[in-house]
Amino acid sequence: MKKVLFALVPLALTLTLALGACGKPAAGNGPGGSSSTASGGGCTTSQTITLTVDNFASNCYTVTANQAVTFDDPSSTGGVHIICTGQDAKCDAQAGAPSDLSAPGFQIQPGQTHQVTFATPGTYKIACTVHPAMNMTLTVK
Ligand SMILES: [Cu+2]
Repeated sequence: MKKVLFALVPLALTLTLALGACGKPAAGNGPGGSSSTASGGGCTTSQTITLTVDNFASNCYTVTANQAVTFDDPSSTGGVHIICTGQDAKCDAQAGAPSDLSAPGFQIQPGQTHQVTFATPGTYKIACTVHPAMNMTLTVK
């Protein structure tokens, strides 16, 4: 019995750490987050979408139609991402979305930026096929 417990403890710790790492970025978007957070809904209003090592800096962005939106993957804190419209690491076509965001999406490395322009106002789900927990809602106004 003791042997079984000893075997399970590291597994439980690993799971806790993994879940904690995934949950933190999304949970950290509450009060006191980005200085550019607009009032109402807690969405970040910015034409620049910053990527962290395994997530979006905010899980909700509001951008303006027909203006370039920059996906920024900082060299110091970014990661390798493949961004597309979709959810939970699966690309789904969304009407009105720029073609760059169609499957299989565009790849971005730390230190790179990638610009897309949304011509059609609406709400888009943006995902990363590398990171299943990396989901973001983009509202184009
Ligand atoms: Cu990613």
